[in-house]
Amino acid sequence: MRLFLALVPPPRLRERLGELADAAHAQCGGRRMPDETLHVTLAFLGEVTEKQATELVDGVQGLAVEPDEWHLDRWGHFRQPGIVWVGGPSPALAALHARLWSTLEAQGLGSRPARFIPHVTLLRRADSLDLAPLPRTELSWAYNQVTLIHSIRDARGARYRILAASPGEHEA
Ligand code: 2AM
Repeated sequence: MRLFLALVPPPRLRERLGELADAAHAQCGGRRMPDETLHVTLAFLGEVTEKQATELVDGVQGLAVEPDEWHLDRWGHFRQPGIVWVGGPSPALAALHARLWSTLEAQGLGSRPARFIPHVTLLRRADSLDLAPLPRTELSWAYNQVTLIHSIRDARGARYRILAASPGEHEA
C-alpha cells in the first residue's frame, strides 16, 4: 500500500485553502485538488508492506509533535508536473521533517528527499505557471499532529484514507 505522512488542515483552514485553490484554478487552469485531499506532505513512503504499515501505525500513534504555527505566505510552483502550491519556509517544519526521516531511515523505510519545500499542492498539470496575478496569501496553520495516510489511486486521481494520527487535537 502507498503511504505518506502529512499534516491535515483543520476544517476552517481547509476552506481557506480551497478558496486559494479556486483562485489559482481560475488563473492557471489544470486539475484543482479537491478540498478533502488538501495537506502538506512530510514524508512520502511509497509502497510499503502490511507489516511495515502496522509498524508505522504504532510509530505514529506514539509520536510526540511539538505544537507550532506555520505561515503560508507565498505561492510557488514545480514546473514538472505543473504543480501550483501555497506554502512558506518553516524551521519548525524542517526540524519535524528531519526527525521523521531519521526515524524512517532507521526502519529502512522510504527515501529521504534531497530537499524539503513545505507546501500544499492546490493544482496539478496547470496550463499556466504565471502566479503574479494571484491574490496575496497570509494563512496561519497551527498544528500539533502528524497523520499517516493511505493513498488509493483510481482513474479520477487519488483518494486518501487516514490510517493513524499522533496524539493531539485538531482545532475547529
Ligand atoms: P505533494 O506533496 O507535492 O502534493 C501523496 O501522493 C503525496 O505525496 C502528494 O501530496 C505528493 O506530493 C507526495 N508524493 C507523491 N509522489 C511522490 C514522490 N515520488 N516523491 C515525493 N513525494 C511524492
